[in-house]
Amino acid sequence: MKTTHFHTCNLCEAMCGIEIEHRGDEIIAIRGDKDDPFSRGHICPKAVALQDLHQDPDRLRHPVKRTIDGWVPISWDEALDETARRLHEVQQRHGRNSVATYFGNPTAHNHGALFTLLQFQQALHTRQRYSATSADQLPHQLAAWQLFGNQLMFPIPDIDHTDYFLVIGGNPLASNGSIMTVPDVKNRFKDLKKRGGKLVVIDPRLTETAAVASEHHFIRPGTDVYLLLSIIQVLFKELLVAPGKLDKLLDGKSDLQKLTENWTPEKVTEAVGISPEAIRKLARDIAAAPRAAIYGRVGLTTSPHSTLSAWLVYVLNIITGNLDREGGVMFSKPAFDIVALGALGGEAGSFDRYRSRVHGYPEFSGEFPVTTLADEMLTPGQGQVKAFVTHAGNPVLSCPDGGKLDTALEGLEFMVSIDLYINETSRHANIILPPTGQLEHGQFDPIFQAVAVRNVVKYTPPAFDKPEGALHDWEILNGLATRLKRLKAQTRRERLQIAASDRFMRRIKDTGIIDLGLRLGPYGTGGKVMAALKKDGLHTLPQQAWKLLRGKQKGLTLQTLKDNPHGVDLGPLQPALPERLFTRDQRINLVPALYFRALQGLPVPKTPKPDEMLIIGRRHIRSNNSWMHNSQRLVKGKGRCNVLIHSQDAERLGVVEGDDLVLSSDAGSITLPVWVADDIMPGVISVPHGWGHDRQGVQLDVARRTGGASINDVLTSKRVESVTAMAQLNGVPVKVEAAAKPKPKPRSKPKKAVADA
Ligand SMILES: Nc1nc2c(c(=O)[nH]1)N[C@H]1C(S)=C(S)[C@@H](COP(=O)(O)OP(=O)(O)OC[C@H]3O[C@@H](n4cnc5c(=O)[nH]c(N)nc54)[C@H](O)[C@@H]3O)O[C@H]1N2
Ligand SMILES: Nc1nc2c(c(=O)[nH]1)N[C@H]1C(S)=C(S)[C@@H](COP(=O)(O)OP(=O)(O)OC[C@H]3O[C@@H](n4cnc5c(=O)[nH]c(N)nc54)[C@H](O)[C@@H]3O)O[C@H]1N2
Ligand code: SF4
Ligand SMILES: [Mo]
Repeated sequence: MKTTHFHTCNLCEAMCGIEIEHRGDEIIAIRGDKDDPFSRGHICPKAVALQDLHQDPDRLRHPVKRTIDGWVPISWDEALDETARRLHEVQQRHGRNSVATYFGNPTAHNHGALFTLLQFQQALHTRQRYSATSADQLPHQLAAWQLFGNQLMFPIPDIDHTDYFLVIGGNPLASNGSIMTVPDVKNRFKDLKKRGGKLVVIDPRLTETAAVASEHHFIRPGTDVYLLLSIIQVLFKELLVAPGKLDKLLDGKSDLQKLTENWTPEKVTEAVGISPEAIRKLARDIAAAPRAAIYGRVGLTTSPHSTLSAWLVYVLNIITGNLDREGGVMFSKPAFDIVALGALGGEAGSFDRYRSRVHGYPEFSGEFPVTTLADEMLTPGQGQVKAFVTHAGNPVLSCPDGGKLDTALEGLEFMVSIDLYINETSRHANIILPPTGQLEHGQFDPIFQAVAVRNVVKYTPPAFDKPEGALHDWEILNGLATRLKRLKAQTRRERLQIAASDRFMRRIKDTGIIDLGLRLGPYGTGGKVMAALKKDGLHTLPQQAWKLLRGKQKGLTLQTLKDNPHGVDLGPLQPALPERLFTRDQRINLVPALYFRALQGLPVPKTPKPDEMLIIGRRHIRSNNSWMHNSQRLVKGKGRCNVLIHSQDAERLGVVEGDDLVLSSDAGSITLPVWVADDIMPGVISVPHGWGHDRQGVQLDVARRTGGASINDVLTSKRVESVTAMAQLNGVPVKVEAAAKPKPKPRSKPKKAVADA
């Protein structure tokens, strides 16, 4: 019998509602769910590929252990016991910080993992914690914490009501938005223009988003900080600073004015590549727009000076009165309030409480930057990392100097990967623990609901029953945490507590935590119970909440969501200040000390060297970081891992379409075919990340045959952002040369980048 199941796609941040038509375990079709009030039927090609993921013969279905005879299946008990025992042994031998952990991007898309990872970290108790954050959004989190008192308090563009949307270093038409959950973004942009609004894009490439924009400015990679400073300089100079109702909450306005007064458009123009007139016009247009939203994303947060740039984006919104107003950038009111819960659990944010062993890099929110991960493994001495845990990540392909990490993993005493595949990273593991696939677990998005452009909430139960003997991510993490704690427990009392907490988690399950979170949230029983919760840390919150909430059944609960399988719309974003501020004095200091110092140390912009080539990344709608490349329907056609280069540079280097280029740096070198098109700035090349699957031992049959190479084999981990030691993945100089040519080919005409979309 054919049945229809409603679900949420969890591959990117857009949370598109999908409709899965199936007969038993066989998927007949995956379509957009027209009744999802948020995504309105929109999907991208990746949603359909969920079927390939579900059926992929390469996807692991049971734990495996590496032996001299290859990978052998083992039972869950054996796998969890051995993993916990070996991690514990390494810690006993070499100290607690000898085990490192890395949580990758899909962790954020998996509520079960989010609910149990802190408990796992608490059990492991290591300072060697890493995640994709330091190759991604760390500067946004730092700025949100410094300005608004909470690292998760992200200002979200109110795209549906704005009159002027400035996108700096983001390409939502390919990525479907990030720290801005915005399904159906193309139509939302159309609506913006229909209302008479403007979409303006600042990007070194004429991207898919730039192609539909009202205005696009090429910018030299890594110079956003200078552009932003000069825009702010102009605003002060021309008396256009107008924070409006926010004014009474602000401190540091005159500091900001002083710090920016010398950054005139004339001073930055050469480095930035945008004329002084255009910079002044940008400033005036932002100021003149009735409602403007300024948004910076990955191109801005993973390039030089990202700490300052991310902060300045928020500052620019504030001083033009666009923070916390309709059509500007606003704070969400999430039903499952991770922002408030995080603060209650002591996770509002932290920076530089301690430093990493090898390079002395600062901790951020309990993590070190990925730029030091390999060195912590390779550098001998007290505290050297000897064991490694990865969860939903592929750092060999996603972190700079991936090749070095690849080597470092070979020298470990023990490694475990909680992952669906034997990929470039997990192939080094001793044990792989595969969780249920995307359609075999329920879907709830506490993070992305909190960064959505409307207040929305949705839960979908699993589309397919959990296969016999399979475990969800939360069961794996809970299982490991419980075992580790048991191994470390000293007293009978501790052991009883551990057993009780394990029983509690297994009884209430991931869905019980969703229910508790909703009932604690602003649409549930809310404030009173929240206020009564003790600050014992996030891992004990569920037990406390359970006791306090027992018997109370008011407002939004999990049942509400079960009754509304297409999701619940809670309305547009609403002004929330000052109440929502988490700063101690409920004020906003525009120039926290950290930024003051960083700005004083900011070097004058360099004049670009004539032959220097800067590398940037590139996302594509049919790819998803380093994975989903095992889906034939997504990777088919012309290979997408190539070097996009301007015809002027191609000519200088003597290459034509289809030739190979060699990119090299201290970190290593890669060879890729060229794609000549004038949709990129001269002096800049663009290469997507997450490719290069043809490595020994990788068990991704389709992906292995896609060709390409990893850009992170040529990006060095030595080049780090000066404040946070964040990865630099964009705007990095690399050496570019033509590969030795077999025979000359006729010159082909440059093609438009957008035509490939
Ligand atoms: N040069 C360059 N490098 C980059 C970037 C760039 O733009 N340029 N982008 C950076 C960014 S923004 C990010 S977020 C990172 C991403 O990098 P990572 O987070 O390190 O890796 P992913 O490619 O997302 O790999 C995800 C892995 O998780 C597994 N997986 C998928 N779903 C689940 C699940 O539900 N549970 C478990 N346990 N496993 C699952 C997949 O099989 C896959 O192996 O890359 C960063 N690296
Ligand atoms: N299809 C697809 N969707 C995805 C992903 C994916 O891999 N594929 N990954 C997901 C993840 S993990 C994330 S974090 C988001 C990221 O979402 P976005 O931030 O929208 O990601 P990108 O498409 O990489 O856009 C970054 C843009 O910055 C530009 N850029 C590079 N350097 C600079 C610079 O120095 N200054 C400026 N102004 N621009 C610069 C690039 O040309 C590029 O157009 O996408 C998510 N969605
Ligand atoms: S945009 Fe595509 S990948 Fe992202 S949630 Fe929607 S369907 Fe899934
Ligand atoms: Mo990301």
